[in-house]
Amino acid sequence: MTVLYDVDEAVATITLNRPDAMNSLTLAMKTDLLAAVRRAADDASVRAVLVTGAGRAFCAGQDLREHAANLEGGLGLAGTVRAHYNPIISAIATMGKPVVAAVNGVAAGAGASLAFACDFRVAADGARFSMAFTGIGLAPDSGASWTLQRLVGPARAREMLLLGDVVDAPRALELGLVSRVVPADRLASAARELAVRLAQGPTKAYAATKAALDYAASRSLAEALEREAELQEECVTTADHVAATKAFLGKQRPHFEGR
Ligand code: T3D
Repeated sequence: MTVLYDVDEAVATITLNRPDAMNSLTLAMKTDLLAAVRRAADDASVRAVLVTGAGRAFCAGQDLREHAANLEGGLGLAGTVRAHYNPIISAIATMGKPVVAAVNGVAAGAGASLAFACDFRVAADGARFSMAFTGIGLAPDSGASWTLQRLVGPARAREMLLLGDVVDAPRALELGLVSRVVPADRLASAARELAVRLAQGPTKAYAATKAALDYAASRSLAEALEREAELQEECVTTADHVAATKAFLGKQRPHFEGR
């Protein structure tokens, strides 16, 4: 299996599983990853998602051996950007539930883009990010031109994408590229702790928050205000909101059921 899928405590864990090839993405793996992401998005019992890599890498991006074979066979990109990368990134970014990347090692090219599309990145202290695209004469894909500048600002994103220099975990933390760096042996538990916390939260309010942020990113204040009003009208009707308001007034901790 090139991608493992497991659900526990309402957290779906998606593990990229080609450790011998640094979890670089073949056609089969991209197909499996897209299926796993869609499965997590569609399963109402899943309330948070964790994405990680098996072995020493998070993901080294496109498998360049397969890519070289495609070039030799005259296939070029073989349609993979539109057929695979774009839907994987869209499914993660628009999923109505939080997605945490546990970046266990190097994340390069589309592998870095994959981490950037998630809502949170928790990194091992040995993790690295490499915008490897220009290093092989390609431009960014898998949303990096959109996500990276929103994470680190346009000047830094430009520098990272044009130069392709490797950014280590401490620098990634300084840049705001990751929210936390932990010792490698603490990564799985730290990322899981965050995912479980999110899985116990107000899922519909999280979905509305993601929708509001995405909408506001490219709209005027007036448009963002109107969209917030619409989303708040949806949130106010949820059972979680009603129960949490009562819990607050009763000086109790809210218990969210995700509805
Ligand atoms: O169809 C399309 O191509 C369009 C889509 C493009 C999206 C993209 O993702 S483009 C970017 C593709 N990725 C890269 O260019 C990254 C290439 N890899 C690296 O720059 C480095 O390997 C890393 C920074 C990821 C890790 O460096 P390091 O020093 O820790 O490891 P290494 O020695 O370079 O690599 C270890 C092995 O993994 C090595 O194999 P070997 O010699 O032990 O048999 C290396 O060839 C292999 N490997 C690493 N990345 C890839 C890979 N094999 C295939 N594809 C890879 N992407």
